[in-house]
Amino acid sequence: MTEEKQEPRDSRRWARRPAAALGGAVAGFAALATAELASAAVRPQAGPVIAVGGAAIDRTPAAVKDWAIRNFGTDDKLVLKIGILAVLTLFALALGITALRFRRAGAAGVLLFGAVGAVAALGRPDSGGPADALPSVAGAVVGAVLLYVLAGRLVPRDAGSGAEGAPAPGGPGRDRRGFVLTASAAVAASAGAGVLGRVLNTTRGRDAAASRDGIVLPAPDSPAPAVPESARVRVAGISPLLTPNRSFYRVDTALVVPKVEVASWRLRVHGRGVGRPRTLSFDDLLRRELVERDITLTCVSNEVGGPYVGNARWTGVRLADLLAECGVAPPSKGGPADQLVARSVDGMTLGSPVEEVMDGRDALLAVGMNGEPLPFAHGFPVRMVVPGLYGFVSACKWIEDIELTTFDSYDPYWVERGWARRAPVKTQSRIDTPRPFARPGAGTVMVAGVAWAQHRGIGKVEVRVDDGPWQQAGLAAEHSRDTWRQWSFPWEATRGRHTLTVRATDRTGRVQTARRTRTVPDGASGRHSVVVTVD
Ligand SMILES: Nc1nc2c(c(=O)[nH]1)N[C@H]1C(S)=C(S)[C@@H](COP(=O)(O)O)O[C@H]1N2
Ligand SMILES: [Mo]
Repeated sequence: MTEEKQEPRDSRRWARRPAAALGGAVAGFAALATAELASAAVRPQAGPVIAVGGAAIDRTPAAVKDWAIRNFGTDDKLVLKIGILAVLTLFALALGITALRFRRAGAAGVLLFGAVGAVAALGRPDSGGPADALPSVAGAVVGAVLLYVLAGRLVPRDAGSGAEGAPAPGGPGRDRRGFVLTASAAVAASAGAGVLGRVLNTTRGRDAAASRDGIVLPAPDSPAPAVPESARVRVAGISPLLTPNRSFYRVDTALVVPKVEVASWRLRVHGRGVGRPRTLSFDDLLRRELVERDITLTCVSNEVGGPYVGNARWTGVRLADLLAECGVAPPSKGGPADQLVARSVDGMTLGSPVEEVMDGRDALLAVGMNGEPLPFAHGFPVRMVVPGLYGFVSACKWIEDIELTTFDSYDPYWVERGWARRAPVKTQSRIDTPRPFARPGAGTVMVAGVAWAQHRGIGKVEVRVDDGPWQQAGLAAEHSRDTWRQWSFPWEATRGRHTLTVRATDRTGRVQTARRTRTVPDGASGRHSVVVTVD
């Protein structure tokens, strides 16, 4: 039996192509809507678009990821999702047209896409087991059946396998009305299913939000030192000393921000040399001594002069104390583990050097950020913050597991993707104002910005105009060695085009290098310059 018969005139089939493509789009929409609804029953991360997107992120080479961050910034995730939807749409249209001639092949194509989604979902590091395949499978089955049915409405009746009945109106042998009715009903049902899925997925997040709203952080036993007036530079356009949460940069691989309910959250500490493994609840943490520290966090993907750096007031418990209680000793004291691997609820792994975490610096399990519980996007309920280490080797958000191991025996997520095993923050400085290509008037122009060398501290900042001599900038008082320092320089600007360059020297006396490197593998080096035209 055949599913297709040669049309008397080829133009007939051409005329049906737009309808067939539309049928593909409708089937695709139904598949995604079904998957969305099913993902509410499993978990939002198991949906095919998120799963495929996550798998794509996992497989993106460091250089491409950097390119994406450079060009799209924090919108890179949105761009990725739109890209996936665009590709899916194109394939849905193509499958619709294919189904006109080969109904089964079209339907099989939809199932194939479902299989890709299922494999991606099962392969995610945070996969919750076989149930994660459900959204993709359910969506694909619905989409495949629908495409088969819709394509059947467009194929001449007498050619269909076992088709019967009188020719439908709208053309000999075709059921145009049936097509329109089925397609409309499918669109309506899918929209309903999709909206319901969305609502259910949001409701889940609401429980977590309620658990966050219910948290009252105790006053810290060791508050952050008061910020003296002298630690701030008052120049318009400079980064504020403390970065507000809403403008704090965000870098992570999570296409769906994990929403953890605090009551069910646990942190496990175990591994090599952990004599007394422990599992702690959020309340267990709050009962410990809470310290509050102003610590500047930097992303290794930050280009020279880039935006992925921020300074927040973190509240948390000292990680070193907790580790010591669990029986952990740093390598310098004979401990067998030199790497601490932190694992998050979304399967991210970050590796930090045990020596640095336990060397007396304020390495924190943070529960608060600028006076409130951590925002979801910044790791609620608990994250790590270690002064002096780039975020990708220290700042695990949504942490749930700490394993003591060695650098030789385990490579965490970013290291597997070409980034360095060990990555102390490089000394950097940034001109916040004037902005590139600004046109200030001649006379005194305030040049100002921030400089950071977490845990070593900033000792000096200098500015150079064009190829002139390095001139010392005014430095705000040091608030802490772990905090960036604001600086300013009154420049007697003369007319014309000028290049302003900044460099910092850390407290060990090392000058920020002029040697430009890329961000991969251990952070960009080089000096920030801004070109302005003085009118
Ligand atoms: N779970 C998880 N934690 C993570 C990441 C991530 O992708 N997943 N990214 C790390 C990186 S690369 C950085 S720079 C910091 C950024 O923290 P922020 O988003 O709060 O600024 O989080 C770190 N912690
Ligand atoms: Mo990062």
